[in-house]
Amino acid sequence: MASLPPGQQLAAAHKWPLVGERQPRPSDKPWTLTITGLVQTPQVWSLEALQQLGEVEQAIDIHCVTRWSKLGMRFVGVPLRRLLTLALPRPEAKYVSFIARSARDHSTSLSWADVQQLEPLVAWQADGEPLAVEHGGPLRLVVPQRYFYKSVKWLERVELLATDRLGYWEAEAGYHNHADPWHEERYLAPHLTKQQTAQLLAQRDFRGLDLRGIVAAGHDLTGLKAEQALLRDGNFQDANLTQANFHGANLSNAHLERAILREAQFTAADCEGANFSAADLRGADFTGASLFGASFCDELGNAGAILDPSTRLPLAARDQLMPIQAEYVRRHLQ
Ligand SMILES: Nc1nc2c(c(=O)[nH]1)N[C@H]1C(S)=C(S)[C@@H](COP(=O)(O)O)O[C@H]1N2
Ligand SMILES: [Mo]
Repeated sequence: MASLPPGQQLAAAHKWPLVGERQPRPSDKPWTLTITGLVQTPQVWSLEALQQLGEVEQAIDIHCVTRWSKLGMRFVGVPLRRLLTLALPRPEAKYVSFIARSARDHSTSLSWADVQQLEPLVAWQADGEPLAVEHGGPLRLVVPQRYFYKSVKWLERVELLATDRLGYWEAEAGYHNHADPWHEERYLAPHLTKQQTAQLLAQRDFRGLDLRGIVAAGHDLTGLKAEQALLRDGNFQDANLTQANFHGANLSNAHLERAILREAQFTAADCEGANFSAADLRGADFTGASLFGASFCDELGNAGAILDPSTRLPLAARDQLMPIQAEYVRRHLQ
């Protein structure tokens, strides 16, 4: 399937996972979209005015950084470039910042080159329905060919800049600023030195620490304490993690292939995009864990994790799995 970037899996047709903020900042003011910054004629549109600029329908593939994709979603809206043209950008404008009406003024940015090439859409409809509030309604940006964190929900302001202003995920969480799924531009390189890593592995106490991208492959980490640790993109392949406690930890996109995870706790942990292929999960507990995009076997249903009736994978967690994964888990848990 050439249309699926490396490391991505298809979400079930009728499912659209919810990621990030859940709702816009409450406000009595009617929705407007403003274009400001390095433009000759700043613009403010109401939703009605936007809809009268001539709507287009665009089929766009969604690729979330936590490894789920939805291909060919039909979005209706107005091309961003049409709005920018009306605002008359100044030649110094080299970046575009997109700001949400949300509690944290969530934002992201694109380079001018990407804005020109990628045909971003300012959308109000998806697959024939008005955009649901939790998915960014009434108005969101949808950027084709970039991980979905470049597609801001509740878009309120577009600002043209001479120098880049990193967005929320890019600045706060080390997400890659270019975000090209075909090159797996997911996260920036980890920041731990070899000495720091060696010390942490000897102590077996990761509680509450930011250890993004930690390389712990093959280590004996029996009884590891890792409650609330940030272990995103960490490598635990082949490690012995018997009775490890990952309660509330962030293990998104972590590599746990072939790890021994007997009686490990993943309660309330974020395991989105994590790979548990061929891991031993007897007695492991996933109660309250988030498992969107997580893997328990490969794309063909092979190299499966060891699951048995002592593995606690509640229905709510299983329901988030991509179809091949859900099928593998269903077959092996009964
Ligand atoms: N305002 C706002 N927009 C946002 C986010 C967010 O937290 N706040 N998260 C981003 C991320 S990481 C993703 S994957 C998508 C998720 O969109 P969805 O919830 O409609 O699937 O929104 C993006 N846009
Ligand atoms: Mo995301």
